[in-house]
Amino acid sequence: MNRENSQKLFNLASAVIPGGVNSPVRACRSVGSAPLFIDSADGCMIVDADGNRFIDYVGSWGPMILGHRPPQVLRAISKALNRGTSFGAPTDLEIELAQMIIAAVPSMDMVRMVNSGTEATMSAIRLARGVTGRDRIIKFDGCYHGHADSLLVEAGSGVATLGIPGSPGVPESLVLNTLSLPYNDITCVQDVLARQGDQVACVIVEPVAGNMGLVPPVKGFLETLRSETEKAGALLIFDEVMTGFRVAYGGAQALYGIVPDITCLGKVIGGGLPVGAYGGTRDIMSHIAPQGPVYQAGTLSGNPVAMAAGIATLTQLKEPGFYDELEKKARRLSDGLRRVARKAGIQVCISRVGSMMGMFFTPTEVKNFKDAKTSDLELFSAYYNRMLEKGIYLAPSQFEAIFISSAHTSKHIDQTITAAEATFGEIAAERLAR
Ligand code: HOZ
Repeated sequence: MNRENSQKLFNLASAVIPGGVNSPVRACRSVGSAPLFIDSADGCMIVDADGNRFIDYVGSWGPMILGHRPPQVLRAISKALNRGTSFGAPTDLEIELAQMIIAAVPSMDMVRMVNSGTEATMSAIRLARGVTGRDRIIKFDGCYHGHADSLLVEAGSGVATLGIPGSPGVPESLVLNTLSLPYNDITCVQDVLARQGDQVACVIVEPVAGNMGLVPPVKGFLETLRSETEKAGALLIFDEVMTGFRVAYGGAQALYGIVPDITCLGKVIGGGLPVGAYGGTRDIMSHIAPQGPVYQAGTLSGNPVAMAAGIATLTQLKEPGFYDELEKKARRLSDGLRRVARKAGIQVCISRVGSMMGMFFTPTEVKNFKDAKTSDLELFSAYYNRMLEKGIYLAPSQFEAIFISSAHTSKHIDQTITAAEATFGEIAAERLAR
């Protein structure tokens, strides 16, 4: 595969952008290659700077649930552009998207728009601390809630991919108030909240973990978080930046029937433009400035173009049968991959919730970050690179999720399974030859 133009662009980028990328997860370091520079994308296909075409399972790390360039979203963006790109003043579009979100997520009476998932979680933590008057927060190993200081502890996503335990530049004094516990460990969280619950402002969790690969919650985990935080007077924050409007229209909280105090959103609600949001009950949200004293602000927050893209996207997702169709496609992919891996004798643990999927190269059932780290990373890297050669674009890390969009057809999925079958076959043959 010719990657000359990508390589040239990467060299140029590396001179002016740290590591040549504007977010570390894009760097492809853990799979031993250089990133592909993207020229364009359409539907579920993405095209690099050398004209190579791939079936895309990154979907911009989650937002592109409708695939790339859905006509309805493009039209809405274009209409908004014609009114102006940013005013730093409220518009009708912010109300419309807020109303749509609130209608879909009943735990939210009010919502504040921000510009990214990181901003949403960072602001939600501040809000929880402001509301409770407590400092301590609990998160879970391998969950990633963006790159705010107090959340970069035992984090997933790029932090896990690059093997960074924390980050220099984050004051020790700040993370002293962050406790990271094993995901899905019900007893542990019960113990900790029983002992220190009165000091805890909030528990923040990805209700379906998507930043250490894909790890669904075990039965009782989310229920325990809900009941124990309530007992302790701490707030429960669902980071649904990935899962919101993705695993169901109402997010993971609708799927599992749990009502958090605060919800963080991003990705899908921006339809591919930079958006985040956080919200909760009227009572909790009334602590946010200017209604209350907890300060949070943003020049581009509620940006009209982004709002328009979000409204158009959610409108499509509301179509009857949308999630059932997506579920069918995703199931076809997970079943197919399981089948061809088994056939080749490659041990994988495949997990899936709706259109989010993970495939770990380990025989272990993956329930937490420790299990996820039993994956054979060399094998993942071989799989990633060979799939890329066959025209399948996956996230370049074992610790990221696979996203399926409504633009993927059965044909694309079957093509992917065929590519995986060939790849597993090659890997198995090489193992035998060793
Ligand atoms: N939250 C994204 C997936 N783990 C990563 C986006 C990024 O860090 O660039």
